[in-house]
Amino acid sequence: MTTLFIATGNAHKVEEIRQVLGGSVTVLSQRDANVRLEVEETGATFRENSGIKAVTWAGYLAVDVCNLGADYVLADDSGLEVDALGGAPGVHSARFAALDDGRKGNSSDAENNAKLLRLLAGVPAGKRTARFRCVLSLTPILHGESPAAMAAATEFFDGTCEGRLLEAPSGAGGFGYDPLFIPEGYDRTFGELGPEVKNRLSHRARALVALRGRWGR
Ligand code: ITT
Repeated sequence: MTTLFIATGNAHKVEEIRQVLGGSVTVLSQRDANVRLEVEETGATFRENSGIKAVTWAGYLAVDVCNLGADYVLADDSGLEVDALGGAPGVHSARFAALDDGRKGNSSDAENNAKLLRLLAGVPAGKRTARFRCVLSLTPILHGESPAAMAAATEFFDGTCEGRLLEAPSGAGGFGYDPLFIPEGYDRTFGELGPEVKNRLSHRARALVALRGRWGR
């Protein structure tokens, strides 16, 4: 069976990826590798940052120090685009609040949600449209090959989920902006709808279905 190494420090992403892929592949995470790489996300797009994460990890795993036996690295770069904010926070979704004071690293979900609500204060319900985007990168771990060769062999899978933003958080499920985001066709947030519904509709679920299609599953 194909083995994927999920190159993320976000445990919620790992959980969702495991749930959507089910038993169709073997999934390993940073926990199994027992190592952390701090990858700088210097790209301007989800696709660039997703590729940077996957290729950096593939370069590391290709020298076989971990002996994990993974065939591919799978990376996820994702975020929220808010129409009333010209597409922000976008690629800065994880560190949205920290941008204000130049802090390094991600901000807490509570800080990011509070900043988003502050910026959207007074924006009427009909104009609070937004979407989650996810770009998955699948990079083969090619032992003895250069990172450039692995970058050239990388494949990308996209998913989008349209919706709108509430004026106050609701629900404790999911992570990130989930307590504020109501997916199109529903009247409750991802924080309220629970993993079964989220993992059918979300940007990540849609990108994972495209990825599964690659193996005809
Ligand atoms: P890795 O880079 O290690 O994968 P990260 O959390 O820093 O973990 P990103 O750079 O891709 O990941 O930032 C994604 C941010 O976008 C995430 O921290 C949330 O704030 C938001 N986000 C992405 N997917 C989401 C989802 O399904 N529900 C809620 N918020 C989400």
